[in-house]
Amino acid sequence: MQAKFITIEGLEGAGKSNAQQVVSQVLQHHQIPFIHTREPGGTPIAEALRTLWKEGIGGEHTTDKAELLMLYAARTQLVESVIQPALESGKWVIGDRHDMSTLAYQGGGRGLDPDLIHTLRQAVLGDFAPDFTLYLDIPPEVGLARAKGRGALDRIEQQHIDFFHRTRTAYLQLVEASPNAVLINADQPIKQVSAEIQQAVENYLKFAIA
Ligand code: T5A
Repeated sequence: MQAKFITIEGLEGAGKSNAQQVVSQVLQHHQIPFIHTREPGGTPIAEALRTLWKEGIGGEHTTDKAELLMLYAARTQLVESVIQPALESGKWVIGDRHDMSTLAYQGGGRGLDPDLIHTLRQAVLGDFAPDFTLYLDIPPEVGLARAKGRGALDRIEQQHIDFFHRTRTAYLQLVEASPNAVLINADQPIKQVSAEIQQAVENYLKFAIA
């Protein structure tokens, strides 16, 4: 059986951490070896890029295009040095965010030129893509309130609410267009969300390991 790349996507506070645990439990139950990744980040260089992007230096922050380039630099580093080697060694990968985040946040939220994103993506990732994506859908107001409950919001989380509405709209369009993505209503009690994630992964496994 070929190892698979499963990704978890959604706005801040959607419950991606809980989803990671649920997916892990299902894979463990089926005795499937796996690793976790997060984006941006997941290798020392990619984590350094994440910090640089999130915090800036001396009050200087990345421009929108520089942000896009840094996200793809971090992603390429992670894919080439961690994700692909893991998949080749038979380990599945559970990714906390991947390329759909860039299409939603930088494409939808920031409104960057889709041709620029697609050209860059094709140049650095080629045909590499997740096998299965769980998109946790949540109204931005609900997700941000949850994120706020955890502590102060970071620079990205402090964007205007319209940014997150545009990002969510883009996510919904991407999921609608993707045969490999499943939408989970994350605006429900955590027990219900977990049960739906578990069912979605079990359904995927029936197909993937058949
Ligand atoms: N980004 C990332 C881009 O712009 N482009 C890209 O290409 C990529 C890869 C990442 C930031 O980078 C941006 C997107 C992000 O802004 P991050 O710090 O990794 O930054 O932020 P997030 O990935 O958004 O992580 P969060 O921790 O904010 O979101 P989660 O993981 O979805 O939230 P989680 O699971 O920690 O849950 C938040 C709180 O809600 C509770 C949890 O217990 C927790 O307290 N909760 C629930 N409460 C009630 N009901 C439920 N059903 C609940 N589910 C969870």
